Amino acid sequence: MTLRHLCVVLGDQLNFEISSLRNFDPSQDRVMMCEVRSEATYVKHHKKKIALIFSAMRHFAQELAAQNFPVHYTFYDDPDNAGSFLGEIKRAVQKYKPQKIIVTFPNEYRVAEDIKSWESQLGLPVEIRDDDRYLCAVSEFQSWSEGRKSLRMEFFYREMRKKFQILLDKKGEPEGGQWNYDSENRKKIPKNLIPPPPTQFIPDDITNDVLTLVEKNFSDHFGDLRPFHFAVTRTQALKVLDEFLIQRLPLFGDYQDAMKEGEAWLFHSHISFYLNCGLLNPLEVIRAAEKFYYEGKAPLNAVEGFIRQIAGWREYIRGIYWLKMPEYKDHNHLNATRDLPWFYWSGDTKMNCLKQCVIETKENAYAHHIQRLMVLGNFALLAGLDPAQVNEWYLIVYADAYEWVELPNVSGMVLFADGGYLASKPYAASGAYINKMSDYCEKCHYKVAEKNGPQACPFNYLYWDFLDRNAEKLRGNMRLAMPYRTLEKMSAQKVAQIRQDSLTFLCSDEMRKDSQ
Ligand code: FAD
Ligand code: DLZ
Ligand code: SF4
Repeated sequence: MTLRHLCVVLGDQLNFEISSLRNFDPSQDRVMMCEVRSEATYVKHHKKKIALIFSAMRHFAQELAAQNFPVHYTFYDDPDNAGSFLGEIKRAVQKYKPQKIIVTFPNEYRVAEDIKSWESQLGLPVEIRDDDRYLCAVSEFQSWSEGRKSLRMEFFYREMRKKFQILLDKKGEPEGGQWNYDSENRKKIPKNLIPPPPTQFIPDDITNDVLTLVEKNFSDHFGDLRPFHFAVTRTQALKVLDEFLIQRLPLFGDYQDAMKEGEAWLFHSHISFYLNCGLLNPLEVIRAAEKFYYEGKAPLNAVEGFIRQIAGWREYIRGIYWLKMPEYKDHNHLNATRDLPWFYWSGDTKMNCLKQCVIETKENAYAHHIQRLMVLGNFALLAGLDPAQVNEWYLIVYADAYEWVELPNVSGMVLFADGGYLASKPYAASGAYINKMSDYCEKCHYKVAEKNGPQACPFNYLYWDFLDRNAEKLRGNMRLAMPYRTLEKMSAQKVAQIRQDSLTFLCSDEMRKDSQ
């Protein structure tokens, strides 16, 4: 059997509009998809993430076949499964003898390097097409960044707004006169406000088969597999988006930074899983939210805040990843070397904020942005945890985690490991911030109002210890001038107490590296 093109579709390219499927001719071409061990185990992904990807892949393959796209699909437990992309393509090449392989540029450096070797390994032409699902091409971001010493998301975001005419008035000015309404988006959740439940789906036969497979093959991976309620098709993902727009978008802005015990989903959209694996396209999401503003169904602070996350942060993060890889992975500007404590896996800590965020992460393979940044990330920054271990943790635990989006968020935004290329200052904060934005402190063993001593909130002394420890590298940062002035005014005795409390805590049982 001889084919014209073998069109490879990866597990995060699940969309009919993906470039590898353009000009597809069912009479001469074939789609190829494979569930492979190398992708499922390059880190020990959360069980829910593997289930999501495999089930979404199987559903997409079924939809392709129904639309007259013949598909060669390898199931994980196929006895002949070679276990890697290249191994599976070799098998397919032997079977179909295609004239050419076509693939869309992958989202991870690791896979891009692999794909670049296919041509020589297979002895066949391999056409790597651009991934044009994004608002900003990799080359366009590179041109934008040229000549700039440090990059700032806000300026990039304005470029994207102008390029796609997003939330602009007839004169090309930002709606409402401002580009950014972040200052209005910092409210705590009132006690009597109950967030709507997340959109959930009952697993069908395909998903149930995948759940059984994940249970059997990945029982030693982190996280709870069941209950499993993610969307696994584009139709379902569109339903998640629709319900977000109606039920949560109007309050998204107000409570974007808020956290509440027992409420994992709040007013966020929960679409990162689907954007990242291809079931949703960023521009369609942006246009849908924009329409809600123009129809008077959601206020500007909410719609602008939401759109900024996608047209701004998401694209900016991707641009930095491709601009700075592979060196970006090795950055450790603050020379942080402490091991990741065991409680990041178990939730076994007396710090209630961390406990709640880890437990929700384990249950849902999800935590919202402020939990990732200002609780889990803030602690990693203050305690000086090793960037390689922290990055691996974030890549494992979230169902939306892919290196292109995880790494710059962790090394750049959270750990300041890139020395300030992505963010202008470290997002370091004491317990007061967590107390302001959540109700976690109410049930905590530690006292957020106490600054030192065994009952004091560890974030309080660790915050000053972090600034003290890293003074040589951070003292000159204009945005940290105020806290450094405060630190310098502290008495020698107070500083000694901060150092001692930090040392005691960092050497305590809470910080142990393993489960014993
Ligand atoms: P919403 O709050 O509803 O936001 C809407 C969308 O905006 C998200 O779906 C996402 O696509 C995008 N977005 C928002 N913030 C960011 C951001 N900082 N970077 C990129 N996109 C953003 N997001 C991932 O998709 N994968 C990751 O692996 C990931 N790791 C993160 C690690 C850390 C330490 C931090 C601080 C953030 C990380 N984020 C990651 C960004 C963000 O936390 C998630 O995108 C968001 O929580 C997903 O939930 P949501 O869909 O409900 O988002
Ligand atoms: C995340 C993931 C997993 C768990 N498994 C597969 C798989 O078996 N087959 C596949 O094609 N893709 C998988 N993926 C997504 C890939 O890791 C992703 O496509 C690459 O990292 C490129 O971004
Ligand atoms: Fe977290 Fe400190 Fe509040 Fe406890 S007191 S929940 S450790 S911020």
